[in-house]
Amino acid sequence: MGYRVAVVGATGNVGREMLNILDEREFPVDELIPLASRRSQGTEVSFGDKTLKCQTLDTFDFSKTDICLMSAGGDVSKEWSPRIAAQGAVVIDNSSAFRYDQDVPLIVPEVNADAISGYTKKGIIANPNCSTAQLVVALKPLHDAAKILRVVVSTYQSVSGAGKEGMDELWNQTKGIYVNDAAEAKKFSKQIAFNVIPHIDVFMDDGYTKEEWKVMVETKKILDPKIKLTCTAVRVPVFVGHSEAVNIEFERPISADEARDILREAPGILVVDKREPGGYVTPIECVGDYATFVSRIREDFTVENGLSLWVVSDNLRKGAALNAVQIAESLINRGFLKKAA
Ligand code: 11C
Repeated sequence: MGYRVAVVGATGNVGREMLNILDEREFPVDELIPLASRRSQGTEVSFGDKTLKCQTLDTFDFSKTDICLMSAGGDVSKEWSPRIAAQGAVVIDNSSAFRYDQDVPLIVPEVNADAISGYTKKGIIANPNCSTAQLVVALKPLHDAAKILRVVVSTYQSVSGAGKEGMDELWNQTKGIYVNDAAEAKKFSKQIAFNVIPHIDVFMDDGYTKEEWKVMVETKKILDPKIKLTCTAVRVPVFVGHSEAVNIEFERPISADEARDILREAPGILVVDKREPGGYVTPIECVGDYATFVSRIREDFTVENGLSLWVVSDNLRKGAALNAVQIAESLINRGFLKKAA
């Protein structure tokens, strides 16, 4: 016997990946219930070799559901995650609605799986922003080895982070340029095809964007509040896969060779780091993979105890759906979930 698992937002980019990953990892599912808005009621989604019809979130009774994976945006989460948790399901929430709530654990299993036990306060566990997830997977083993003092990260984020509309906009603008039929910028504030945009999410009073703020605040909550971190988040014309150029200052010296050896042994990481043309990973190569890839590991001689890295991962997988499923697996492995009777 397995678990009754609901996926809210099952028709979205991340929701579909949640279904794929639950199936690929043979998560013990007795019944899978895809849920969506009234507009998408009846929409078919694939779960392994089955085709399932989406039911409506507003009318679904969660009292017999063990786990609910939420990926329908912050507003839906704010309203529904507490209600679903109150009906008895453990909610794993992919939105930012509860990430900064001190009574809700924010979990990346390779980094802070022990904090999962805190879910009992509200029945909700938060999944981090995609750019944070891959960053902390790479930082954690290095922090354990040489204590990170400061990080400067620049992100190169794919349009799938902005949902299907973001992907459609890149596709239509790219095609449009070849046939001289310019597609308007709607989802992004400037043309994204053949361009890069240093702006993701809303601007905050201090000049950072909300995306940059999320990376800074979430890294502290997951890894270590003492780490100083600054971020510049940039949207690039890539469909799937976020990349990050990461510069780190440590408390003690750490060579590129030592860092490479540590990262090779670390969970969730694949080191691809040959100092030759093509000896590194680009976003196109990480699509569909579970790993966080680390390349271009080198010492930064301009600061004391500095290292630079290039970190790439599938933002829909480790950045969202995979991490959520790994949280569910950790709940089971730690004995927090009883199997359905
Ligand atoms: C992006 N990182 O690439 C965002 C998407 O807080 O979960 C995920 C937003 C979030 O646009």
